[in-house]
Amino acid sequence: MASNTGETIRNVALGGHSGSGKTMLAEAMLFKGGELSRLGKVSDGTTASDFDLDEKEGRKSFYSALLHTTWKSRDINILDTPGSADFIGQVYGALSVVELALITVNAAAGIEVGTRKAWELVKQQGCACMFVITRMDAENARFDEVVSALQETFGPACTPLMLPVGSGGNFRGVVNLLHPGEVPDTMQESVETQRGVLMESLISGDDALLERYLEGETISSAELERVFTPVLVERTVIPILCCAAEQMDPHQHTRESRP
Ligand SMILES: Nc1nc2c(ncn2[C@@H]2O[C@H](COP(=O)(O)OP(=O)(O)OP(=O)(O)O)[C@@H](O)[C@H]2O)c(=O)[nH]1
Ligand SMILES: [Mg+2]
Repeated sequence: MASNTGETIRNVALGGHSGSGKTMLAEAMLFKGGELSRLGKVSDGTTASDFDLDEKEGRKSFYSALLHTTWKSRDINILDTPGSADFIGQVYGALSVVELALITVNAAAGIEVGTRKAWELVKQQGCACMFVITRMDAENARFDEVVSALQETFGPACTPLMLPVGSGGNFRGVVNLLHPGEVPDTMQESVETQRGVLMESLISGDDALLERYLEGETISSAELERVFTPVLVERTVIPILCCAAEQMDPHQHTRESRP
């Protein structure tokens, strides 16, 4: 662990419908953080989170698992909760001790009963929230439709923070709208539009920044990051992320390469 002072600790719970990819996402986070040298799979019973024999055999989580990784000098505690309604008590427990909930939504199935339940509990417990659209590599993944459904169901505060590059068998990764980096030619326009939407949502509560933005001034990524945490805590912006945790690049882990 990099440090044990409270300031560096971030507590995150994964919630959402059973089978929406929480455990696999947790596995990818541990792998990316350098805690694991190899990416396990739920279907093989080899993930760090589903360590109980019943979970390995059942190919699903029965208990909340507490996991840990480090990222950019932060100690990240991850609580991977079970999605089955039978174990809902464990989700209550997890959400009552974290600052942030990541609600996973299957890119092919969209919003399910467990998605709504997780959202209700997030509101009850008052923690910050992000949606993660998972399984973007599945043939019938439909990012845009799921984003629209999230906005219709949970409100316009739901805003993409990432856009997928490709989908299904052509999924190649994501563009982070806060730090777009290299953008494929075919996505220049959509990235620009969605970055504008995200910026307006982020700065709408900061009059000075909003005024500068509307006057055409460039708002730096550092300034956007400064307003990111407060809007997240107030849930005036609910960022939408996406991933294909099973398709993690095996060369992307290692502690040495971590910032
Ligand atoms: N194609 C694909 N399949 C995935 C991905 N992530 C998870 N899956 C599959 O989806 C199934 C469910 O994944 P889990 O991570 O166990 O889902 P969960 O949300 O933890 O499910 P519960 O523990 O029952 O709540 C498994 O068979 C995974 O292999 C992904 O990125 N791509
Ligand atoms: Mg699980």
